[in-house]
Amino acid sequence: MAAISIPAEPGPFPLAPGRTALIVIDMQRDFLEPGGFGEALGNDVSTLRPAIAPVARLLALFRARGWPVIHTRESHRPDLSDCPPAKLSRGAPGLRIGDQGPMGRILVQGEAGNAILPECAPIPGEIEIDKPGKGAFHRTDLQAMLEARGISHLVFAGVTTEVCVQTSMREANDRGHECLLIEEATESYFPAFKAATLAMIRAQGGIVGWTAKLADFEAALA
Ligand code: C5J
Repeated sequence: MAAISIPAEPGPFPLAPGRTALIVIDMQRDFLEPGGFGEALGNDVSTLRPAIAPVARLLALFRARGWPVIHTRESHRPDLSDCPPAKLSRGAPGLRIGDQGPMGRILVQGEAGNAILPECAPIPGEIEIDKPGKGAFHRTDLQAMLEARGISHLVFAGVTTEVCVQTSMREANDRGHECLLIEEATESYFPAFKAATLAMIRAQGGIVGWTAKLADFEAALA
């Protein structure tokens, strides 16, 4: 099928139907709701909530076309054997990874707080990746899953823009994938960091990839 030209920066993004997946990064209660990891680090978690509706719109678009969807969760095994000491001890959070919080143990697989928000939750048939790092490729099967499905183009959404979204996008870019980040479908606890991340992704001719407005993406697919 012919590529679809998506208005984007620094230039049109050539979306390849049949070879494109949506990847939604870490839309978890641990980052978006009070009592989770994000709040334990001192952040105002309400700053991430504007991304919820745009992510839901992207999910609806991909599902309507039967295009692949991937969800990630930042999470650790209950024994924390996949959490390096450098990550566990970093900073001075109110609650550390593995501690008991109001939504269960912080950033631990299977706990209520580790779940993806209901508005963005995976449906049967969609790929779910539990990742112990900030990047979606670090110690996961993601690259093998993409290769098995012939996916070369990734549309990114999720939180937080400058941490797990940008890290995953850089990892994908280095692996040869064409990457597009939808601006309204990502948020940061720090608006200036979101703006800087969007700018650095599309700088230098798209050194990490492309960015596009959700309305432009939807119109191009209509
Ligand atoms: C962070 C993430 N910010 N999902 N994780 O620690 O961006």
